[in-house]
Amino acid sequence: MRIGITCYPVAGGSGIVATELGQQLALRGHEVHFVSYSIPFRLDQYQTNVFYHGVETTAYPLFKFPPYESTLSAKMAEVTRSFKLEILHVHYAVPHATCAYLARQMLKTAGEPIPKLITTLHGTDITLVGSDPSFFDITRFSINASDGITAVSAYLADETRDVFKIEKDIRVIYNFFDPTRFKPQADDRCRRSEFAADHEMLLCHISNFRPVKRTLDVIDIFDKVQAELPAKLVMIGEGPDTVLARRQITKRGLTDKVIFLGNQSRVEAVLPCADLFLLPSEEESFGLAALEALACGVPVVGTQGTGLAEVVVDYKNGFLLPVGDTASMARAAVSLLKDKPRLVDFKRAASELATARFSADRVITEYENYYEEILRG
Ligand code: GMT
Repeated sequence: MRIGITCYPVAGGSGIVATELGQQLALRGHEVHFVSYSIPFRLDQYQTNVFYHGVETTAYPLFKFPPYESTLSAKMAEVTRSFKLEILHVHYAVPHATCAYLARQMLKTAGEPIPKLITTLHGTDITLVGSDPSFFDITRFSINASDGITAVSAYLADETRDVFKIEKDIRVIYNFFDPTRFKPQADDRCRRSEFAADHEMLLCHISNFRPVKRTLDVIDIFDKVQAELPAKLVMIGEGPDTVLARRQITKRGLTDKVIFLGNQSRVEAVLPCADLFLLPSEEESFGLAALEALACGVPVVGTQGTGLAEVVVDYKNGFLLPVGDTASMARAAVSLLKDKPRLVDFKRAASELATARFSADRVITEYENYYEEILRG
């Protein structure tokens, strides 16, 4: 198949899923064309069957906001025409589904073949951005204008139906990980000793440090844990709350115990070193970072009532607790970290359950089958 993929190219779950989906499809012999404003974050090396088409925006005194939507739509139409794309698969509804709709209208008006449009919903496009009144109508319209709609969890599919009153089928296709990259490591290849001494537990958090991730809760949980046992915390990613997080760490006298790595494109080099992953988000449609941690054999402490419940199996490979209840999260973490045999069981269950449900081999086949179903109409 010849597939166009549009996503946000910056560090963030939807861009990562879109990129790795494209790479996996290319490995299976499909031709994949990324259309975006810069090379996606994890598209960091040449791969057969993978192409990138940059979208330019033009600065002009009249434009307070350069019209990215217009140039993206035109580029989608141009790439579709030049490479005879059969599918435009957009990740994140706003504005990608709208732009793909426009691209198709341009091709239709010119009497040219029209690709199928598939929109994958990732979370904040529905739960935060989509429910902002100014985005509501256009998001609903664009979702409804898609030939196929997928959501990364049943939780998100339900939210979408509820919020947008969508009657079309929304197919749940879970996020995935590449088991050749994300796996536990028996030896010290992840260089654990760079982060923690042998007697210290290593906790980890990865996010874009947006308020929805509750990064300050991560620090509060870690503070409580390190008061009970020797521990270090490694934080990966950056965003609006990075400064707040750093301030909080200094204020609590934790500077020597917290390592900030900033954005990293190869988190699998660090994750297997960790003993526990913290993701106390307010909202999480899936929690790709948690899945990548589990795949590396790292149990997760996170929040209940979100899509994370479809990824973490409570009391088997992690604990899910109410949003903001950092005391319970810290208690759960300490009791697990202090109980070595149980920790070993949780670590084993983490990678086993992740592999059974979310391995790329399985999920990519679901996408291929879905593409074929949509192409058949
Ligand atoms: O908020 C983020 O973490 C970024 C956002 C994105 O679209 O890049 O992540 C969402 O999509 C990810 C990939 O499907 C999911 O794993 C995250 O759970 C989801 N984030 C939220 O729902 C907050």
